[in-house]
Parts: sequence; C-alpha cells; structure tokens
Amino acid sequence: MGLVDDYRTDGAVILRGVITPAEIELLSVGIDAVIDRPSPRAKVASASDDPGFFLEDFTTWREHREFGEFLRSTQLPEIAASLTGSQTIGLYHDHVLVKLAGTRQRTPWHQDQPYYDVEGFQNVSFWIPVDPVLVEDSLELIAGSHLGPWLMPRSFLDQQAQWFPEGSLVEMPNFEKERESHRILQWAMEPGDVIAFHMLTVHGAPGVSSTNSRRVFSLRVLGDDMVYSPRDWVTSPDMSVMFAGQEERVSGQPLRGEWFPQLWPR
Ligand SMILES: O=C(O)CCC(=O)C(=O)O
Repeated sequence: MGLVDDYRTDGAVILRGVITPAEIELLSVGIDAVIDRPSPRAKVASASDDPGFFLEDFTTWREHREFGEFLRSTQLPEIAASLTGSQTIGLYHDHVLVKLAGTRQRTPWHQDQPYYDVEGFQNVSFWIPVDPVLVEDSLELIAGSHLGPWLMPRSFLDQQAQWFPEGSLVEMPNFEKERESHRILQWAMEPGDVIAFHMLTVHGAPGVSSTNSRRVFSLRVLGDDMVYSPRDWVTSPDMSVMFAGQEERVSGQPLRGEWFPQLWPR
C-alpha cells in the first residue's frame, strides 16, 4: 500500500527525509528560543522530581521568525493535501514539545482532537523531531484508532476532566495494560523524518533514555472539511488568547484570518 492508503487505514505514517537540513536548522534555532523564552501559554508537563524536564509551548509561530520561515518553505502542506484528499490546507496551530535528556515523564495515551475546537476528519498533525530519536523513545500510535470513538480527554499530570464533562465521552482504555491487543506504530527517527498522524489517532510517548534531548516541533493543519466548533470550556491550546477581541472564527465555518493562514496552495 502507498502512504495515502496507509494514512487512511492506520491514521499515521512515517515520512522519511522530508525536512531539509536548512529547515531543521530553522526549527532547531526556533525551539531553542522557545526553551529560553517560553510564552505565557507554555506548560511544564513533568513532575518537579523528574530528572529531566518536559516543556510544551503552543501557537509560537508568530513570535519566532524561524517558524514563520519554515511554514513558507516546507513541503508538508502539500503532503497533507494528498494524505487527506483536500484541495486546501490551512494552519491550525503549532506545538513545541521538548523532553530534555533523562526525562522520565511519559506522555499519556490520548487523542488530540477532543482537546481542540474543530470538527471534521481531513486533518494532519506532523511530529517533527530535530534530534535523532531512538525507537524506544519515539512517539507511539495505535493503528486504526482514528476511526473512532472520541475518547475522554484529561489533564496529563492529574487526570482531571477539564474539557468534555465527566461521562460525556468513552473513557480512554488502559492501553498500557492491553498493548498486546493493538498494533502499535513506532519508528526510530533521524532529523528530516516526520510522523504524520490524524488528530483522532491515540498516541503517547515514553521518556528519554538517550543522552540527547528530544526537541520536537509539531504542526497541526486542517483540510477541506475541518470547521470551527466553539466549546464551553478553555481548549488546549487556549486558542482564544491570541484574538484580543478580534473574532475571526464562525461556528461551522473553516478557520480563516491571520491566525489561520492558508498553507496550500501557496
Ligand atoms: O511529543 C510527545 O511527547 C507527545 C506528542 C503529542 O502528544 C502530540 O504531538 O500531540
């Protein structure tokens, strides 16, 4: 099967060598600047006694010139159009995920879309490490889980239901206990390689056993059928913070405007 069929069936594929050395350098400089100067939206997702550190930051592309340049040069939007069968691809947001060497904190199993404020199926998240990643430290994804159902999102460290109300979605199965019953996708990666996965694919990640840190830029993009769906709660990331009263989002309509530029066609 080809990549497009694999993406439809498994909800995740590995793309080898699709980021150029110049783009890796841009992302690397941008991520280091985020580590030095996290935005007010940043979160520490590891406990205080963790020997490493797990830092997440969101919607950073307008504050760091390098990410804007990357968005203008990367071929990933065109790849997203073909994976999703979309005519157009728009930016939703970016997510920086840094685990310093020695980080013990696991990223719990979860789907991304229940934390968001978008509905629809034609979407892609690109997980783009700028450091080599050992297979045992790499993102893990449950093949086929993007076909449903939506599973209850909870806060990573203390398992609180801060989004959908308790009881309103199916609880996340204990995938750690049932690993043998699932096909779990996981790949060793070099800088230049990217994992493309659907926003409903259940995924998680181990801590970092290698001696280098694991710095990742993740790009979330929306295809033709993706529309804004207002929530009664604060989404993660909190997409309202950057609008400052200037509402560009209409319920049931695609996201448009300066925060959500069209990435493909250019
Ligand atoms: O990088 C990680 O540890 C997890 C990645 C993730 O959850 C995501 O990209 O949505």
